[in-house]
Amino acid sequence: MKKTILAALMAGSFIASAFSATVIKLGYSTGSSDPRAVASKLFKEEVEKNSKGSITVELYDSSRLPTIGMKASDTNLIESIINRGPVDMTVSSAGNFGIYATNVGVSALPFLFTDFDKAWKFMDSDIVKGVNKELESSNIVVLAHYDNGFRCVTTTSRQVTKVADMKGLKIRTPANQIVMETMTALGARPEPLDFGKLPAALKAGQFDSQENPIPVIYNNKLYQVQKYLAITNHSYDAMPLVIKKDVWNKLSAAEKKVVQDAAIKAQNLNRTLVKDQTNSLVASLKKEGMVVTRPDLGEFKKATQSVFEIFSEIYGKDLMDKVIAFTK
Ligand code: EAX
Repeated sequence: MKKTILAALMAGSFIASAFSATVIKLGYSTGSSDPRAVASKLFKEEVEKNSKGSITVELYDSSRLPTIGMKASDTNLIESIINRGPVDMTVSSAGNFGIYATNVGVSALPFLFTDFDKAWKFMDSDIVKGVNKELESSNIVVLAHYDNGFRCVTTTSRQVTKVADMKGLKIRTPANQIVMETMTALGARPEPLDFGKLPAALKAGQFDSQENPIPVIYNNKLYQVQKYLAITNHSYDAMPLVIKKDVWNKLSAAEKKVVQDAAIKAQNLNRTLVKDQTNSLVASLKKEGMVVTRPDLGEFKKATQSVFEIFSEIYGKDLMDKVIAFTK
């Protein structure tokens, strides 16, 4: 009899713990084939396997976000973390966090980085760890840094081969101050719009242009609404993978280790995918009908030097000296 009661109690506690499992909702503004979505699937698998079911991760790409009252908007996603909204984790461009903690946008300075390996070394450095601490007052804990790639310009009907071709271009950007200032310095007219609304806006002619890394252009089928691609690489687009601080603090030490290890594993997969796709997908975009140009980046860098200088003033000499050391 005693054994039966004990077995029932054990079973009960297991069922109770299973029902009291922590559910973490991870949302992002792109479709399910984007490298951030593929990496987040690995994150989910790793967390659920290694937490032995005490944590469940639910993934919300652009098509699923509306089911929890969210838009495919990086601003909306980041605000959900800050204001304890429906998603508990998100991944978004570092520059999008700049309005909550100024220095977090430093990696997005125009033409700061020219290759992935130096950029990753910087993003994994104690300097970035220190800068990211500034986000904690906004309920944001950074677990890792996915990669979006190097941002390039696409247009509907104008070939961009030199800075003069950017003049007057009505270009959609994320709500990212550095990217917007960079486009203005190049002579374009930037306007922010949620990423989820971008394809329809381009199709309707609301914009002449947009700018995003090559993997985003391909995986979200922007080649269907953009004819020209100019490989400007004007901004390196690191993407902090973040979690609500109050959710993070509720995890046990063992759960924190599982989540942190899974975040790094997912980050490394994401980086490999983005680096490989940046090299391989130009040919695929040409196959889809895009006309690709490679402008003289020296001219573009010179035209955006003022942006680099204005933000360097804001970040301060100490931080900028440390950052520049990573670009050598
Ligand atoms: O990658 O809104 C944007 O352009 C961002 O790059 C978005 O996360 C898609």
